[in-house]
Amino acid sequence: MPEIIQEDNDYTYAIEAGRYSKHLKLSNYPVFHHLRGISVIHGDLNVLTEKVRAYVEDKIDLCQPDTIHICDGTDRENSNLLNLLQKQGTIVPLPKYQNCWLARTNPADTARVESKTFICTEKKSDTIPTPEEGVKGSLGNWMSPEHMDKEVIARFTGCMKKRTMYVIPFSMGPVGSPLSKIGIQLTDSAYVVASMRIMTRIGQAVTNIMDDTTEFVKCLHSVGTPLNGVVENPSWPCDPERTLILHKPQTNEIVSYGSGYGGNSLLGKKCFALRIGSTIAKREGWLAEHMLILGITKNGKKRYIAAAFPSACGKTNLAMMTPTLPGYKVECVGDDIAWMRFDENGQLRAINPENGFFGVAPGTSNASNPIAMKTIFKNTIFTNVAQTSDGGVYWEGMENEINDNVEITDWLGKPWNKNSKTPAAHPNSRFCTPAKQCPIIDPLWESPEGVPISAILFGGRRPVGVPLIHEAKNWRHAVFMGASLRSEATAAAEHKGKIIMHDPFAMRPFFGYNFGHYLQHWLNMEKRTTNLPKVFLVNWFRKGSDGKFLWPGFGENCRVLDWILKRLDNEDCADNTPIGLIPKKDSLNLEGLNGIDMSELFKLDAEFWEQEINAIQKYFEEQVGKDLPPAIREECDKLKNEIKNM
Ligand code: GTP
Ligand code: SPV
Ligand code: MN
Repeated sequence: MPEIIQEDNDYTYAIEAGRYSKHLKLSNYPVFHHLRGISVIHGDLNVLTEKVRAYVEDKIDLCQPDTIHICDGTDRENSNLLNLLQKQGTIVPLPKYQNCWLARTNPADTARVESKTFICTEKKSDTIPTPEEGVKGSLGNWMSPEHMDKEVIARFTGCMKKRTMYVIPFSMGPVGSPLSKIGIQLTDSAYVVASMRIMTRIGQAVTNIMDDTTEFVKCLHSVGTPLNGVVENPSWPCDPERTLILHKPQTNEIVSYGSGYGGNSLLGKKCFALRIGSTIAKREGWLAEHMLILGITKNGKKRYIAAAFPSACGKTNLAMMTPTLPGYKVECVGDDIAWMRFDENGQLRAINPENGFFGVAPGTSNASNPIAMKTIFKNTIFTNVAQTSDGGVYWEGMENEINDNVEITDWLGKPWNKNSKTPAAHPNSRFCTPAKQCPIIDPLWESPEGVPISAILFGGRRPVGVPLIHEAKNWRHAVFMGASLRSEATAAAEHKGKIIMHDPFAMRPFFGYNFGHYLQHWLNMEKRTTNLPKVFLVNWFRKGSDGKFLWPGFGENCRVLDWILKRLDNEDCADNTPIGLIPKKDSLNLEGLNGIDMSELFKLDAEFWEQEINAIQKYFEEQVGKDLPPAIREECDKLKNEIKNM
């Protein structure tokens, strides 16, 4: 028997028959394993269940990768991938911080592409409501399964030649929680693997709990190669012309081609947790929503609140808020997605299916979001932010956070200074950072049964007309409120200009099925419990005639949360108005805050609201038509009448 005298990650060192010997640990190098004749260069094939293996084999035949890498989720794997990405020029280290990296994308690949995102069902009406004749539907895009198959074959055949196919087993939600779901993502992007490792729980922890009966969502992703074969920007391959993001709810399948960015490529996020998630939620009787989850403690009493705001409208900021009022504490459960269901006692419970924050960088500063600033300067991948000559990052909003003498390189790699006409960071530049690093992460953020939700907020960017806060009169009104949500367009998707867009439930880009059916599903929640959460609509973004925000926002938003808590305690602090309940005079705590024009902030203008309700009604009629639940039509008519008497 050899006597082992030492070992490290790669070798064991032994004395055998009086001689020194060194043995490579073969278990670390399973190059002798193959799948469909392709070498597995990392990871253990045997951890894959039969069903997973069959899925991977099928996609190997299609994509024809050179090698297979089965992700184990270890630190060692991660540092190897980061090295590789550095060699490829995809990321550069940020020596000012600990284990932080900057990725610059191809400038043509910087945001989600809604126009190229489709849900594939046999019947079109399962995916989108039938718009009025002559009207273009804007509540999602539909494709038939046959068409989907054709498009997939055209793009994916041989798309991973000369590339590695990474197999990422991942869990949305704490591993093993009854509310969690498992996915398998196949991708040819190491950047995606490194990001998925932050945003979800990946690797062996997940394969360990899988057996042959375990269901999983199938997620296929390739950054693609343009038809002419020319990869313009080898450090960020992509194929913007042919980008396509497809979802097949019937088989729990996602197929994404052509983009390496965010919601297009980190398939656990919008594709799985929202689009496929909402279809599973519909079948199983729960809710998959574009919502942050926060805990707020006042006088020792803690409540949890979920809030749906459209992309780049303040979820991350609210979820990590530092209250300005003394005696309040906010803790963060999640900043983007909530999976919620009523438990056997009729209590709504929520989990954050994610494991990290993929947050908007511009605007994040010690003044606006100090908690995020304490979270993101270790183990973080920044994408499309600007870089400083001392090895740090920079973006709009960080003016007071950098030394005056540093030089700045913009997100495109060009020298930048304060007089430059273009922004230093792309407006949709992001940080991708582990949630557990957040100093105010909630102690229950990984609780398998979820946290109890007492209130739901909707909100958006409304420069005119919409008050700081109003409360829904009842559940039907609440569902109507969510359905009527509108907001100014932002840089998170490819829309141009500052138009006010309808964004029902902040979910318009993320519905996995017909919005009319979604509304009915929400209405049906009334039958599941006698303990419905109270629902509110907030607007931090109303502007005065000088074009400036009327409300300071950020940490001061705790004053609005405070009013919500009073309402949850059934305090008589609300006045009825046609659009809902608003704070009674002096019931919103403004102590220590000067210069707030409360009358402008809460002014209800009859002309504005008449236009608003007309726009909402037109939208429902044109876009949802016969799929609109009668209860919502009635709410709409009721509100219209009340506004007439305003
Ligand atoms: P997604 O990750 O795209 O879903 O966005 P999000 O909803 O998490 O938005 P986020 O919190 O990242 O905020 C986006 C932008 O809105 C940032 O530039 C913030 O500075 C700004 N913002 C957030 N909260 C407030 C607020 O209370 N008032 C004002 N004026 N701006 C805010
Ligand atoms: C959003 O756009 O709502 C995001 C960013 O959270 S992405 O993941 O790209 O969808
Ligand atoms: Mn989002």
